[in-house]
Amino acid sequence: SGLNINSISRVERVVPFLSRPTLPALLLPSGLHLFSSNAICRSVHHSPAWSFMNLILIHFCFVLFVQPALLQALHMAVLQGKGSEVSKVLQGPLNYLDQSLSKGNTPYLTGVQYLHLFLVATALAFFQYPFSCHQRGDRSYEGFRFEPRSVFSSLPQEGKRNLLVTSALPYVNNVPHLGNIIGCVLSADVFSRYGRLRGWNMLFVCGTDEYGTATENKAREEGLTPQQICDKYHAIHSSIYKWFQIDFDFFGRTTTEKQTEIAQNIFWRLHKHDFLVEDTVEQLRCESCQRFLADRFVEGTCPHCSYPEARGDQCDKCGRLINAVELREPQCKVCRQTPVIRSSKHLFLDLPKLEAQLEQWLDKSTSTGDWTANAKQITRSWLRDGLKPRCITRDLKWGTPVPHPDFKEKVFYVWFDAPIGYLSITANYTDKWEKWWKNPHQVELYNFMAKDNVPFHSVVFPCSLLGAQDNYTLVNHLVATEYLNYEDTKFSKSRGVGVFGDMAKDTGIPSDVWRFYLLYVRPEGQDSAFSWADMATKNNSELLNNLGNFINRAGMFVTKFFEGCVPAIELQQEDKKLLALVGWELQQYIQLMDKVKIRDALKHILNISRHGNQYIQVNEPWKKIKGGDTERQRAGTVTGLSVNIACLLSVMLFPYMPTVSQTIRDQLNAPQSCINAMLQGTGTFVCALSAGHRVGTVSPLFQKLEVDQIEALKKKFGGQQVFDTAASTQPAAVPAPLAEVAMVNGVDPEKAKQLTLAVTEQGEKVRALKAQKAEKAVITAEVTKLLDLKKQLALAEGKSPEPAPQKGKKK
Ligand code: B3M
Ligand code: ZN
Repeated sequence: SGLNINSISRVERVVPFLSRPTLPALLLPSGLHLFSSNAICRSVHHSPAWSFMNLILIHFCFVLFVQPALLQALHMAVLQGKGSEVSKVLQGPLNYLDQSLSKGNTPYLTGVQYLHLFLVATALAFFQYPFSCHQRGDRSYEGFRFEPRSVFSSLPQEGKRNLLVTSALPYVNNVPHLGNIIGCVLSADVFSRYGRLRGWNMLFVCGTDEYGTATENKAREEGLTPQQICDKYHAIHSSIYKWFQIDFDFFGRTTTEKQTEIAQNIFWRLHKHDFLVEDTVEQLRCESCQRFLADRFVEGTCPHCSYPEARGDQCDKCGRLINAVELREPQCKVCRQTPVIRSSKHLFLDLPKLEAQLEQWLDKSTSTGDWTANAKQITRSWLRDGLKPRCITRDLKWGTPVPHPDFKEKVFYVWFDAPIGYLSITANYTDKWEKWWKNPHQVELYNFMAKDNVPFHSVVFPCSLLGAQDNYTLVNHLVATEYLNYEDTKFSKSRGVGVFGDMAKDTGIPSDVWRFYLLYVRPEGQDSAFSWADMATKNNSELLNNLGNFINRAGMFVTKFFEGCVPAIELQQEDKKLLALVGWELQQYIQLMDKVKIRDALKHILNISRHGNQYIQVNEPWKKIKGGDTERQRAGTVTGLSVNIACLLSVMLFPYMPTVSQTIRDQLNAPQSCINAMLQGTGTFVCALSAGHRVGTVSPLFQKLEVDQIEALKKKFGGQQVFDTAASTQPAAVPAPLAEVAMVNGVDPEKAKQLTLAVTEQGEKVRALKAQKAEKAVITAEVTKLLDLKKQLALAEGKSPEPAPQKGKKK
């Protein structure tokens, strides 16, 4: 009667390569496994046995899974009559539950998660709380899925590759745009999905970066408290990443107790080992606003060119850098009063003292790890001129408090604090967080970010950790993207130009297609641009006509010509040739992915379907099926091979387009063995669908993007919409391009923009030629053109076109 706890055989329902433990799932009296959160909600609401199950569950849960928080909540509600405080106590488990339920693409819950759900649902029903279930769209999940997760937190394992993957923590004070998304969370997601395919033990963490002036200002702007701003935008970020199917193990935030605890611990250790120095700093303070003014919040007359609207850090007219206290007639940008100069004592991280140690570590990390070229170069240029002490304290309220009694009123500078967020977020995920973060011998750390974040991850933060002398895990692979432009301009949070994360879903274009296009133009090695027209072209040519067409044809042949059963394969020379091509592309894919060349690897997936289409076109199985025995057998081999390649493609696609990937396997009714090619990493393609295998229902995977649809979208997002934030924080008189690019001798931002595009295109052309193994002379001519364009671009950007001479330092 009632309820059974049933162990699901891992082989049946759980991908065998995932060795994380899974626990029993709930089996309803009807014999039905509860597999989707929606199903659970339905059953919670509609089951006539609900009240009975209620009792059993409460009993069961308390006997077997004593949950301290719930016990406490029960105690408060029932015994102490503090009903209103129950929600606080339940917040932890609820957050946890929400993360479990809302995992980007975790399609079903493991047993313990069901139990938790029932536990909390029961408790909520018990306390008569409004029950809200996490909505996961209308996809319903039945059967096994590709990437189940255990509720047990993942820890490094002996004898495995243990990869800790972080994505830069997005600032909480804004909605991320496509450039932000491809730069960190999406790239990191693709790599961690790939790692899971490879059977590596992965932990992927991220979260919102919540402290600092930017948050305080946003709060003032929106008339909310900083905490309310953080809560609001944390939720916005979460839902955007959920929509993009970013499959974090944990998406946390920096405003937590763990953050305070760990940041202060690192601070005290730096203090103890004498890596902090004190200095006095002159700052502008607005007495009427009662706060010190961050550079961006002061305006005045430029001391160099007398431009009246110079900012506290830079003059938009002459482009020179300014020290805020040098501004003539300074004004507080909030209240327009004249600020006063105040001196204030601050603490500095003694980078010069740590420099030798840093360089020694950098030499090793950059030579053994996969650092992108820009990351190495930016780091080198920081070190070239020698390091200076960096101020780690600020006169603000919204930050992690500095625990030192002499600096009681101060908080940590957000860039000292933020990277510690990686540790504290992990600590909020698992108490054993040190197994990841103080374990450099067992763990490899991958940091994903856009290039402007590089120095903080390669120099400043490593110095904090080295100075703390606590055996911290330091970055092994620093993966930095260049910038993604929007059409022919820049994304701009402040000017509201471009597509922002929350708008992508309103375009009607599926999340997988967005992912595909962003990854296709990932600014890997050079800047690139998002373009609506190009997105439509890539969707229609690559997804629809190439990839989708091949997979669909392969499946349809099985359905139409072979009654849904995969025909037997008898390889002939031509088939072997195809297999060799596919094998080579697969090897390239694996080699590139292992090196985090995400954009390049994607091209090899598309090459495989191109080969496949050609193969089908040449062999014409639709004609041969009507012929004699030999001909029919040829049709069988071509179909059998094609459908197996389609199956391989579904696996290779998994990191990029998780939903499409799963849909293909559903349509083909594919067994788990199809992932073996990836697992072994040898690039040997093994057919996973053997003769006689029955496929499911095959249907088209992609839709055409029509010209008028794209035109309408382009109009809608063409940089017209201006956020209210832009209006209040941008100096109105400064034309937009000037605000972004400094105008100094010979610099021409307009021209630079055009040249950037020309360089991108030319680069693409050269790469294509090389890939086609074109004639050497042809390639050389195009490379010369490319170099020339680059030179012109450097001039337009005001840089020296020759690589800067390297003073003294090695490498
Ligand atoms: N929040 C900057 C950014 O979003 C910063 C990254 C912190 S990573 C520790 O670009
Ligand atoms: Zn003021």
